Amino acid sequence: MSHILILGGDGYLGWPTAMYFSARGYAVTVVDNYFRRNACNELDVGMLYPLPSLPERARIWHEKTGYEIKVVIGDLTDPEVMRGLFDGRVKYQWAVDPTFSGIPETVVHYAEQPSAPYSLIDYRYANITVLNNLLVTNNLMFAVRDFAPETHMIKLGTMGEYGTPNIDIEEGWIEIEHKGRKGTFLFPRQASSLYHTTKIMDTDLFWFGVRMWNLKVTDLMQGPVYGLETDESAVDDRLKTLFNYDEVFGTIVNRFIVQAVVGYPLTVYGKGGQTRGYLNLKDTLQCVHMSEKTPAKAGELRIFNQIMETFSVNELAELTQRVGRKLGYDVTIKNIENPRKEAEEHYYNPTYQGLIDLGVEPHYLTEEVMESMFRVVAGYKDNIRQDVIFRGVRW
Ligand code: USQ
Repeated sequence: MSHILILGGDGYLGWPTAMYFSARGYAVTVVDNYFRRNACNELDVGMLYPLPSLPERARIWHEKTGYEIKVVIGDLTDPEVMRGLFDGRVKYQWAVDPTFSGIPETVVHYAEQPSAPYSLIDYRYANITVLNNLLVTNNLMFAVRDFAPETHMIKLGTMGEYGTPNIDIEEGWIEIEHKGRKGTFLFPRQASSLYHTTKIMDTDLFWFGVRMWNLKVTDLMQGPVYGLETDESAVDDRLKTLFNYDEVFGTIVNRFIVQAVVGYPLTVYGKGGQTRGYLNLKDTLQCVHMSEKTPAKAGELRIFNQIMETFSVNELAELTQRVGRKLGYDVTIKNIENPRKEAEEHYYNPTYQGLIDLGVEPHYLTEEVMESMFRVVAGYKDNIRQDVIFRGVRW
């Protein structure tokens, strides 16, 4: 049985990924320090519904399916916690069989502070973001180098590393001709938040490790994800992933649906021409699976752009309004002063063919898909707090 280790296994992507691989017969271990839950408590931004603890989620999953997801609660900025996952010193907080699962064939690295606004609340949050993201990545790189050089690392990058350049965005690499000579280099990166900048630094750390020690790395440059259900969460309502709709941790599509359901005008930042590549939560799982099935080679940093379609903020607001009105909601759109420093009208033409070539079958953001999200969100309408929707973290 192939063993997959998921760092950040309690998060929006981590928990659905754990169930997805578990349901397909993999031995799965998840690790998390509850950063997201603690940060939401500290900032007083509630989630749409309460979540069972991570061991409790694993217990429910086991009860319903018979599959085991081993749980470790620990802070991966501590190198000994990270190294214990590879040398057998690990202690499971929950497991059916508490013996060490062995060195994983694959590690999925989601254990990062993922929010641009969080990273720019002030210098303290900036420090938390830099320290967490770079230390976890570095600890992972050295643990793999020292104990598991054959292990394939799948790291979540972000399309935001590229920014919004005035040229077509390639999948990670670009050939440059300069003064008559040619070379292939990482595509130029220019992030528009501190969080996104730490993702660039992560890429550089792994690129160093790949060159020095022949590590195997796949970097998935992902756009904003939407959705709250996967095939596996259908097994029991308590297995749904976490869902944030606040300004700090919520992402735009999820936020707009919540705003529409409670009659809060859709918060279009600035002119609304900001264009990004988006994907359904279900497609994140497929992309990680396809990358796992055909790993990067030793000494390869393989980069895919993990998006399925592009939308501007205005297009997303109009789609949300159309679907909301069809369902009987009074949805209005409001352009508000942009709290972020970003281009509001720009060229955007990314390539995203690599994952499709590996066999990913995209789910697109159709009116039907959005309608089904509206229905789930509406079921939790009473939990929605309007005071967390916009707080104005500026940079
Ligand atoms: N936006 C609005 N109104 C809102 C919220 C967002 O106009 O109420 C705009 C933002 O200004 C931005 C775009 O929508 O131009 C996307 O914002 P977002 O908050 O949905 O996503 P972002 O901050 O870019 O970050 C999210 C995830 C992050 C991931 C990234 C992928 O939080 O972890 O890396 O999406 S990407 O955007 O491609 O870099």
